[in-house]
Amino acid sequence: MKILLMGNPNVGKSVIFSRLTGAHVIASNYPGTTVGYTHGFMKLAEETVEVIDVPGTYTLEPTSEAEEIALRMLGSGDLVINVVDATNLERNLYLSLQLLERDTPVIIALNMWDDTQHRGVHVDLAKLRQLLGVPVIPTVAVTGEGIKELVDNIPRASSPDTPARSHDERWTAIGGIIDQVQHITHRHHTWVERLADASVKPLTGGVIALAALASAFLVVRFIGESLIGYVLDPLFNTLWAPVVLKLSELLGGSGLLHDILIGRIVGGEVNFVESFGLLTSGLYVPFGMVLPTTSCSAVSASGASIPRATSLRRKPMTKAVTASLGSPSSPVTTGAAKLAITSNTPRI
Ligand SMILES: Nc1nc2c(ncn2[C@@H]2O[C@H](COP(=O)(O)OP(=O)(O)O)[C@@H](O)[C@H]2O)c(=O)[nH]1
Ligand SMILES: [Mg+2]
Repeated sequence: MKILLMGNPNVGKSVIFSRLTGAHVIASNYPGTTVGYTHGFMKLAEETVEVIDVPGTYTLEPTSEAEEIALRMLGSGDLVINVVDATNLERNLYLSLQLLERDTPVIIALNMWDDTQHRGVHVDLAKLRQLLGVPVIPTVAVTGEGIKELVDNIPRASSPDTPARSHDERWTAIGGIIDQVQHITHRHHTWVERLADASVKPLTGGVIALAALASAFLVVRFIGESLIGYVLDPLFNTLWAPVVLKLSELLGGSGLLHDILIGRIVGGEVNFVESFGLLTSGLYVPFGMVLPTTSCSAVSASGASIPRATSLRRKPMTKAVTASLGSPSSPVTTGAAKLAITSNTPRI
């Protein structure tokens, strides 16, 4: 079985492709052309099926070599996952209607679903499903949301009886669909959304990552130093030091055992850093100096920083895929793109 990922350029096909196929993908040129494409495999029920990341296309009436190849690939596919940019429904539906006019079963991944919320675009999913006659699954390729539902619904892909239309008829039909399913409210991004968006862009994301690291460092230092200054040092100096001095006295102030347990006592005072005895420096350095700072950093690392760092790592990778695979006019797959794809494990 051959599944084709088809849609306009820059709608998230390659990111969905990486999520479906994971590590083992092959980048090649379409025979006899310079048009590159990527294909890989995924498990569907017990079957291993081939998935093809078809070059982006706006129409099945080809206007470029890449679109020509996309059309040819469509002829050899068993099922189409039509990736649609939910924030640009009107433009994207042209290809969807053309795909529905053909015989190959279609399922729609309504991608960029996160952006519709940011932009105040409301899509009536039930109505859209009813009007198109195929499953429509909202997805956010970059986070993996909806990908499992998409895979679960692949067997429900269908090829409804859609009449062949002319160019104008298609646009009229799209106008009718948009009127019924899409509702736009003017809405500004909240600052949390702006921050979230900025944190996954390579440039601003890097700055935010540095700021997060710097503040984590300062917080760790502040908590660690306060713990040492206000809790541990007083504890050692007022409670433990007299015990050590008493013990030193009992051991006669010198000798091998004294050196091992207490170390050096200079001027009748315990110097927890420099005494070098098991009960002085041996306790103070690990518990009074190292433990407070390492436990603070461990707590801060296991907290907020890790999930965000993961998404920071994800973005440049998908960018690399886009850079070399995204445009139908320059689809030569570079090593970077292969690396980017192969480094991505499927998260369904
Ligand atoms: N916000 C958001 N961005 C996405 C989503 N899916 C893909 N992108 C971004 O959209 C751009 C194009 O994705 P890509 O997979 O290369 O598109 P393709 O040309 O259709 O293969 C990349 O920068 C992706 O990170 C999504 O669901 N939400
Ligand atoms: Mg692509």
